[in-house]
Amino acid sequence: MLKPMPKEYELKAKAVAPANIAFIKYWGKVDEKLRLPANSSISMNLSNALTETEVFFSKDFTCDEFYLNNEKMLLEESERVIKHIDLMRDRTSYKKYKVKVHTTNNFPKGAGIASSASGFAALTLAVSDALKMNLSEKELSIYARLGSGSACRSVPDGFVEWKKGSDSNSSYAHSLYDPEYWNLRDIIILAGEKSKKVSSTQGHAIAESSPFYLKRIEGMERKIKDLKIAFKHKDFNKMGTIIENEAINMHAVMMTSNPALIYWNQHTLKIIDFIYGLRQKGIDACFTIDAGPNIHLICESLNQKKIISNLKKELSSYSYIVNKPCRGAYLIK
Ligand code: 2P0
Repeated sequence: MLKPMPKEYELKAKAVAPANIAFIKYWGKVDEKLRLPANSSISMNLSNALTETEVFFSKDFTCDEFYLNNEKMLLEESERVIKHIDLMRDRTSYKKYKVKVHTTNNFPKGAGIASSASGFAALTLAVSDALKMNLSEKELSIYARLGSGSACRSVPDGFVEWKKGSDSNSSYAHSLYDPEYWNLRDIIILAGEKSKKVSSTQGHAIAESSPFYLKRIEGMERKIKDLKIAFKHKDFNKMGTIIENEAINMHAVMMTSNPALIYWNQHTLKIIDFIYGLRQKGIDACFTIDAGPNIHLICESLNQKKIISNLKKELSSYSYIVNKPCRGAYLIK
């Protein structure tokens, strides 16, 4: 006869979610607590930047515990994760159940890939499934947003739009296109990031202090419309012009905030120069930049080989990670 399952494993679930790279960025909030963004944003899920999270709930556990890459996190390091679980757990009949969370990232810490998007998307899905919350994709995206804004874009598949909305219930992400729609690649060229000195959450909070912030927000709807047209026609050069301009625009706001937030380092411009060089050789490539110094080189799959061969010749000391568009958060049964 089969043994009954140990009590502590009665409520468990495992989920995977990708990080995402924003083509139109989220920088600045209208509501810090609810993480309501000042503008809508558009992103692509990254196939090679994944977080896997398993949660176990039990009445018999005496405290909540969070393990990251098999290492037990201290109370203060777990706070944001546990707070997020509380938000969900409090809305179920399992309020008294404590949790053990095990999270692993398939990308190294310090690779400059933000883990909060993939992390909070995977956590939200795992918790909702373990606690039998039966949430729709929209509700999952809203909960993920409350954990970390960009995480709401890691819930739907492929190419994703986060509509800023006007309140918590209307601010969530949806899929614009499946991952197969456009064979784009994001080659992340690592500019040697260590841990970030200023977190994105702190950065958002000072965005408004830049004299260019309002001007940036004013132009957003137009930029989003234009990017959607470029996507509709798979017009790579138009897309590239828009997303490069957008990344530089966001970093201009960061650099002119008070205090100034300079995420670039001496490698960032060198890698941009490499991409300009590719274009001079007739190879289509463009870039975007996250809240860090790394360059995300965007190209179509047909140019990937040529670009990597140039990269190995001209920037041989830099590591890189190749990503395809991929599905959003999913459960592993
Ligand atoms: C983005 N970033 O759209 C932009 C571009 C970084 C630069 O969203 O405070 O970690 O957790 O809501 O989501 C990073 O900000 O900030 C981010 P919180 P989050 O991807």
